[in-house]
Amino acid sequence: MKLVIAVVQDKDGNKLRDALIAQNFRATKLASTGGFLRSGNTTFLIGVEDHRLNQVLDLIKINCRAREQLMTPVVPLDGSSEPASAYPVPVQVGGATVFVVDILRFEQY
Ligand code: 2BA
Repeated sequence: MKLVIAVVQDKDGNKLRDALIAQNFRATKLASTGGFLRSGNTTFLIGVEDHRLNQVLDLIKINCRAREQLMTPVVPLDGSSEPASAYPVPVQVGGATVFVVDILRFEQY
């Protein structure tokens, strides 16, 4: 059994949740915050049997897409120390950041 930890954009969260439920996967959806952009994103915990792992990864790929987000750097990226020269820069986010972890033991009480 594997644990899939998938960080996705909030905009894709409900679509992915619905797709997982429709294919009878069990998942927990957590509200999370990206360390870099410091804005909200969504983290899924999905426990899955090994033989269904690729199916979950396909659902994540299909339902989560990359987007550009603007961020204003705290420190200007051009190396100057002038705060006035800090301007918004586009950052590509997603589709999804996915970790697949072996589960040593799974219990439900
Ligand atoms: P954030 O940390 O808010 O990062 C948002 C996007 O900013 C990233 O998109 C990436 O394009 C850019 N970025 C992040 N750190 C950067 C840096 N040091 N320099 C330049 N650009 C940087 P994604 O890579 O698609 O990541 C989306 C979200 O997935 C991240 O939000 C974070 O919440 C999570 N994530 C990504 N990699 C992770 C990792 N290795 N461990 C844990 N969470 C991760």
